[in-house]
Amino acid sequence: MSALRIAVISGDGIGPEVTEQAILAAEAAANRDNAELEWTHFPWGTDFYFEHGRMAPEDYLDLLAEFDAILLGAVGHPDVQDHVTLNGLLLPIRRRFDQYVCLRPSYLYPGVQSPLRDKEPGSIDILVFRENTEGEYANIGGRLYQDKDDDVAIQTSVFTRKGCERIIRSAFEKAATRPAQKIASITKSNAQGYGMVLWDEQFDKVAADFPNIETESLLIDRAVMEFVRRPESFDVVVASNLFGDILTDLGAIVVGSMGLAASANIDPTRNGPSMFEPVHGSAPDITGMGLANPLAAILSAGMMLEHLELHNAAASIDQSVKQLLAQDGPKSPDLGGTAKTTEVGAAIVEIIRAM
Ligand code: GGG
Repeated sequence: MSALRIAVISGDGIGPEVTEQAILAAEAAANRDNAELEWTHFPWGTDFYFEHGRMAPEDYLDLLAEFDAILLGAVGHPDVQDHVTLNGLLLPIRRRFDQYVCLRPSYLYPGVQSPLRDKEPGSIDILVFRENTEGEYANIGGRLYQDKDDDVAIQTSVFTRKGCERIIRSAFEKAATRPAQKIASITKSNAQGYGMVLWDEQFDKVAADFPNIETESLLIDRAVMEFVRRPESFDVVVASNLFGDILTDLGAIVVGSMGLAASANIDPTRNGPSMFEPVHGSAPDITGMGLANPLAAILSAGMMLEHLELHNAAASIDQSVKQLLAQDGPKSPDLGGTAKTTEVGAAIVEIIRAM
């Protein structure tokens, strides 16, 4: 088998620290499928921005097109507005490669304490399908009379029939493979009478093709309450770009830490590379201190291996994280431990090698 080519954008802040551990874990895991991974590092992010006035070179999307997958760390810097870092690097990748499915699991691992009372390990197992190429992230709008008293900003959401239908259908297809056979749609069609009504219509239309799947539709304001009140009752959840982003931060905290929240930006057609990244950002407050939890990045690398059809490798990452957390292995401070980023990463590699 020829080497699988991975583009690495470790990015800003804690991005390089956690990505380094994710690569070590993925290397150890790939041995289980006798696969070779070839890593190409791109120094893009805010350092590049300070030097060149942009987050990445003009042809960066063309450069990425050649790869089998993209592994991303984090983007963001306190001295650069966040819309510059996101729109200058991350969001164009999702759109150019039509990574319209953003998969974000929230699972309560054995050995991890939920901030919610009396939650059993495994009792919370939510898989959010976040629409990833349009919606509230479409970045269409403009400013008029900027910095004057009459300053006006217009920001438009884009909901297309095709965009809603395909993310909702992907979520239903996944729900049909899971034991719970349940799906929840997140909406706000009471206040947003165009885009979100189209979303609801597509949800009902796709639901008719899956008569055995139990459905519910919740307004986002109700969904945030229910994620806290009854997180166990959710299985697959499908949401728009913004609602999916917000809800998965809540999901991450409900299952113990942002440091465990992995994600995959997937083009199911496989026409271009998909991208894998921890949900967390660059965390400038702890950058360089060795305090970052690398498990979200490691689990994201596991999702990448699964997408690359290295099933044994992916399973070994998943299993190693479960084992480390359950057996009181080294834990980073966000999980109540004192272990450094590198110690957690090394423990994962050791578990994988011992399998
Ligand atoms: N781990 C990638 C990262 O830095 N994400 C920061 C972020 O704010 N992402 C927004 C989004 O995923 O919509």
